[in-house]
Amino acid sequence: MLRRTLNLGILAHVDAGKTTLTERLLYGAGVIDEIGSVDKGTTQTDSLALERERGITIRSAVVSFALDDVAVNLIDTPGHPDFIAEVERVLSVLDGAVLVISAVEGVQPQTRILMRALKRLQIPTLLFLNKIDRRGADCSRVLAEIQKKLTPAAVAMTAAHGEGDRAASVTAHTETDPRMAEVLAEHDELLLRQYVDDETNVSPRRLGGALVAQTAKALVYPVFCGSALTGAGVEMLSSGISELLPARAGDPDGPVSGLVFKVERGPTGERIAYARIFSGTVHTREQVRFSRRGDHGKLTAIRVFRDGRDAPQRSVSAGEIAKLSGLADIRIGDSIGAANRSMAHEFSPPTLESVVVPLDPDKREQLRLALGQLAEQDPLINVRQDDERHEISISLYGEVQKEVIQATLSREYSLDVEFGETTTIHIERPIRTGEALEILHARTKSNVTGKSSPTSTNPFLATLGLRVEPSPVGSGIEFLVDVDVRLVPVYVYKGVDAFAADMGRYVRETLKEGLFGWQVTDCAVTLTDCGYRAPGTTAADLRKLTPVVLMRALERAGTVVCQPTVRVRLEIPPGTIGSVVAALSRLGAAAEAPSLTDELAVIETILPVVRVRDLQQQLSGLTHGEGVLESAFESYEPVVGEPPTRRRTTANPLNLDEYKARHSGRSTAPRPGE
Ligand SMILES: Nc1nc2c(ncn2[C@@H]2O[C@H](COP(=O)(O)OP(=O)(O)OP(=O)(O)O)[C@@H](O)[C@H]2O)c(=O)[nH]1
Ligand SMILES: [Mg+2]
Repeated sequence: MLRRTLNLGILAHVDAGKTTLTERLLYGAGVIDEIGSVDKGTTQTDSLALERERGITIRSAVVSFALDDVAVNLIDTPGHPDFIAEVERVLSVLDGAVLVISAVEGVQPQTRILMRALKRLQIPTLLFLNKIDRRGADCSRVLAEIQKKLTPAAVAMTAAHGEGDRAASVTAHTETDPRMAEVLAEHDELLLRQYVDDETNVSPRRLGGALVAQTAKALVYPVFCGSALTGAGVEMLSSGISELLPARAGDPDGPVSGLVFKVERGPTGERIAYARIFSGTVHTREQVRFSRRGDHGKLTAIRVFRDGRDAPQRSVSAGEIAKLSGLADIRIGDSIGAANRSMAHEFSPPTLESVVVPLDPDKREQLRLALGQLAEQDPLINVRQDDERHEISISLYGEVQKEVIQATLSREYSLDVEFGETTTIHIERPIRTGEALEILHARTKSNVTGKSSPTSTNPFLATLGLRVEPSPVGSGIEFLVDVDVRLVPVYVYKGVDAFAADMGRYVRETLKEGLFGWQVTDCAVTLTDCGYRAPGTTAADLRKLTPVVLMRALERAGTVVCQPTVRVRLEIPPGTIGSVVAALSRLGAAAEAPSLTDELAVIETILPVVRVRDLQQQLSGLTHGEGVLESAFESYEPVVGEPPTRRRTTANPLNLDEYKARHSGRSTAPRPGE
């Protein structure tokens, strides 16, 4: 009898062995009779043709199996930094995670980023040191590195023997590790007192209890080791998963609340949403509410994951993950039910952008539709259309993602495309607080001359005041309403909440192109004034006036253009340290002190994204082809000197004539929520 469901993510730097470990776990649970291989393209979770050909994971995939009395929904995620958005989307639905770290390579750039997110979200996590069968594996070294770079609260659960050989084996720590008691005592005062009184008097059971409790709170990180390839240590990891990771079951009779983390299209083109249900139960043929927009739809089918495949089921309850059909317009990040659950935003959005051109110029519209469909699965590609130049561009994390999109367009849509030059996406942050106000002029004619007031700058039938102010780095955009309810045209919107939601959308839409044409972020926008005249004022007046007022406020605030930087990790032969450090300093980067392992030096530094390609090109010559460069997003930093600009794709609201010309005619008023 399965007692509970555990939604478990497998996360790691690229190639650490997530998919291979997933196969091992499925095999151990008796779901598959034969272990598939990433290199032969025969695994369960790398099921896309492109994944099998390339031997890397591109999309997250769910498989399930039973461990003792726990039903595990395992989500195998991609490790390549170009697909980090896939990882981000699953973070919000996990009960626990296994972070895989190669016992040879140790902590890699993506490992740090993932661990940072797991810690911030307090997701209970086990660490698995993989590949102990490979030459150069050294679990003690890697554990020390983890304690230094990731968390001091990492405690070894198992020990490896005969590392570096296929026969490498794993045993449980027989004696109680003194570090274990020390780490656990930090968050357990009673334990600390017992330990200080008499170290030998703390029973293994007492420690075991504290370990379970603290793993659940993400205060301690149990570390296992083994080999996904040979299977060594995997059984102990499995026990750790079922015994140490808690499931957040939720109340099946409570109000319905869920979150969509993946969308795909079924055989007839219908959208299928993967959702985690946190509370309540939904049934087929039931009307369910989804999204912030308040959309409703009838569930036509529910499929849940069982023993390696998905199977139809009449209902799905709190704690489970299911595939939902019938909700036509459902999107990634939508909540199911009344509660507005939202997705964690832990990683940086794409830093590159490229124009996509169909080889056949007549297929531009087809390309736009195809990219629109790809954006359903991956909203961050953020399709931008420049109508004036007839160009379509998309945001990208890197070259591998670009190749994957190109291949997908060719195979699934018979569209052959080329990419233009890849450019770096910058952002803008407000410098200080700025405010602007536009008063409804009511088209009054002057009593004296009988002519319309020439000083009127407000062509729309509404009053709006907005304030924009800087907020902490990484906080995104916040929208607040600070006006009396009576000033809100509630007759246009169905209530104040709907008004605030729509205004928030207009604001976010406007901030996509700031003073220099880049996305504006890390700011709070407050609605300070509002006015209307019933029944003339429509939603269109507010929608069109928002950019005018907001951009003026932004102009007063001023913005600083920031460029993305990455943390670069270089593995080089020790003899080349001098020349590599010199090259780094020519690129304006200060290298941290190199760390030396056996035949290898590791240097880390932080570099603007635009400099990475230069470094990559020089590295080969400097290290006789032996240097390896890895990078991961670090932060956005102000550009020194002339800030780069990006061409706007929409009319500039600061140029009122141009803006009015584009938005002339108030008759095409859209309905609220548009
Ligand atoms: N020697 C050895 N090789 C392993 C082990 N685990 C995985 N590999 C190999 O490492 C490579 C990458 O393995 P994957 O399982 O695809 O790694 P991944 O983490 O899923 O990779 P991405 O999903 O692309 O990030 C493959 O060639 C595997 O055969 C292991 O325990 N020992
Ligand atoms: Mg994989």
